[in-house]
Amino acid sequence: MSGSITIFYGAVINPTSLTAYSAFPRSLIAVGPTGNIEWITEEVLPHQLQDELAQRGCLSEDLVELKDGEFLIPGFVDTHTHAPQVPNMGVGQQYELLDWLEKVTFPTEAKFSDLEFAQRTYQKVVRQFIGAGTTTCCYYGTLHLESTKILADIVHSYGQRAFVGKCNMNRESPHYYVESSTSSSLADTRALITYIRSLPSGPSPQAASNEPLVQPILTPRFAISCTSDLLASLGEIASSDPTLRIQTHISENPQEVKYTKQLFPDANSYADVYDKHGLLNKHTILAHAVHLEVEEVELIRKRGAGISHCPTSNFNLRSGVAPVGVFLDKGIKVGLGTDVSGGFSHSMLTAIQHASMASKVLSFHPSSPTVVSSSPTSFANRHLPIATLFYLATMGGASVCGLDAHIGSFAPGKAFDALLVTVRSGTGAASVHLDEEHKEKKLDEWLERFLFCGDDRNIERVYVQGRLVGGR
Ligand code: XAN
Repeated sequence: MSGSITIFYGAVINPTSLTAYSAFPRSLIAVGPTGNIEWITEEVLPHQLQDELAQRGCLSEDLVELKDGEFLIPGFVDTHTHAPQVPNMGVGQQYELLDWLEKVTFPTEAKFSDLEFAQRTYQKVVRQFIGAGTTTCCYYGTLHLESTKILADIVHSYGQRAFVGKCNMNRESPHYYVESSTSSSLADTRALITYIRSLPSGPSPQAASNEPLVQPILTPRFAISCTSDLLASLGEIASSDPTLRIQTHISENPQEVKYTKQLFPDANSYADVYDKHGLLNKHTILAHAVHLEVEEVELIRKRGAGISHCPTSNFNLRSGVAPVGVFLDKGIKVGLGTDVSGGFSHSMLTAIQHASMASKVLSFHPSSPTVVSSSPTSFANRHLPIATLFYLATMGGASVCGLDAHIGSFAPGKAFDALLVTVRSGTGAASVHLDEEHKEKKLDEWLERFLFCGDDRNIERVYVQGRLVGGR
């Protein structure tokens, strides 16, 4: 390879809208030295290939040819997960949210005061997420500054695109796992922002976005765990720093909603708590949104905040089913989140599968109070088609993160954040039988089988900003 450009030739599946994707069996995608896509030719027959390369001034050594049964898709964007909860993934499904936090989650997170433990654990965690095809990840750390710096260092060293935040929690938390004051919570938050922004830009200059791969994110854990003065100060940081993203939880569980209203009696709703404290804007990522009131949905829409739909966790902790179709009908940005370890899998494939099941549950028993449009294009209370699920896991997540101009789909000028997927034989339940009958490539079937039966074995290579960061 000349080192200046890499050209992928083969099947490419690309989300184009909430209801459609393109699928071309013989595309060319050229990735330049900065890791951005320089050009795409959607369909080039084998006998046209050499001429096409010559016209573009490219060498055949620059070519990476995909095999039959392999295809490229944009990498997954996980809009909500907790890195320090990976050690208790799969444990505690008997609890609902508040008990689960107390009995399972806070004790695990507290262990991250031990920096050696953090180093060891986060190495594995980040490798796991990358191996599952997550090219962009919104990570919650713990409340600890130093171990969250370690998380950011590891993400940075692996070359994943990510937002990394330390939890703010200065009340309503166990004595062994709580910040000692508002001022220390804020000082640590500022220190983490400064630290992450000082990480070197690394081997891939970020030409696609002028945004570094690893970015800090404000992380008030949820309204319950933050005093009003802490939330207000975080709101001030947000308003003075217009690119800084914010992540938090909202309306996940009925007891949590009730308790939030008790703690903030002046707010009109859960969403209004964040709004009143300057934390609800186009950079806010709200996880769960299962039990929102009609007015809150409207407020979230008006502020341009995004929602991270976490169906695995919502089922697992018996939180409920988020009315994602309603959000989509209203034009609210929606992405998917694994929400480890409320969710018991770090794989976005599981989130996709459960988002499908959640939408099917709603289609059996329409339950949303904000429903129902009779329009045939409405998503509310209908099962989400493959194109929509694929979009949510890629472009939808990119929009929620404010990165949709740079990642989430393949287009000239965007970063090459991509997965080389295989459904060739020997790659687990998603593998297809490739024979004469399959000569006419059945890309729709390959995609669907991968999304519904796939796992890490199907993810051959993971690219972020054009750089190979993981794979089988
Ligand atoms: N609310 C939460 N919900 C969740 O699913 N996981 C958490 O860690 C958490 N903290 C507050």
